[in-house]
Amino acid sequence: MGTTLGKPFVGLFQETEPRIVLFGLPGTGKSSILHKLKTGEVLSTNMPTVGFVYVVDTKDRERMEETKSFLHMVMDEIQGNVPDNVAVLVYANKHEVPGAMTAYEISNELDLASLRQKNWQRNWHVQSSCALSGDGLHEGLDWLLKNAERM
Ligand SMILES: Nc1nc2c(ncn2[C@@H]2O[C@H](COP(=O)(O)OP(=O)(O)O)[C@@H](O)[C@H]2O)c(=O)[nH]1
Ligand SMILES: [Mg+2]
Repeated sequence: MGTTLGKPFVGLFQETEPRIVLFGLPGTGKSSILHKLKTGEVLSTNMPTVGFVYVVDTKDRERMEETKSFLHMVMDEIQGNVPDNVAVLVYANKHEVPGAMTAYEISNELDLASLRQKNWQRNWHVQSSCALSGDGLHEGLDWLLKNAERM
């Protein structure tokens, strides 16, 4: 993982095709989410906008600090390069695992409050999800797309 993510991330926003950027630490469930959503019509919409989807493993308490740092680093890199009204959805994934952290705990652990303070115009939402059953995946994307409609 490099220290400068600006270029690749900024490049994503110079594309004319709309897209949603899914990111997160290894093993958080990104591939599983994409696999589960593969037939989803939401991903093929031609809505002319983008959103971010950050995937967090809610059972992995040991990597909470790392996942927070990674998120804040990416958000710092995109600030000023990505329109402020492009929203960020956080999937609090693996929520069905006993002892997993709640969406509320995840927003505290990620320190979303300070991200909101730094960029009060950017919308945030934490959605509990299970990529295996698909629980919460569409609710999360619905929120992201509703936000996009208002842009
Ligand atoms: N219990 C549980 N396991 C999951 C969930 N999502 C992904 N996994 C598992 O977590 C591991 C990593 O998932 P993967 O999609 O490969 O993560 P990626 O590295 O972010 O793409 C795999 O063993 C998945 O089966 C979930 O919601 N609940
Ligand atoms: Mg993967």
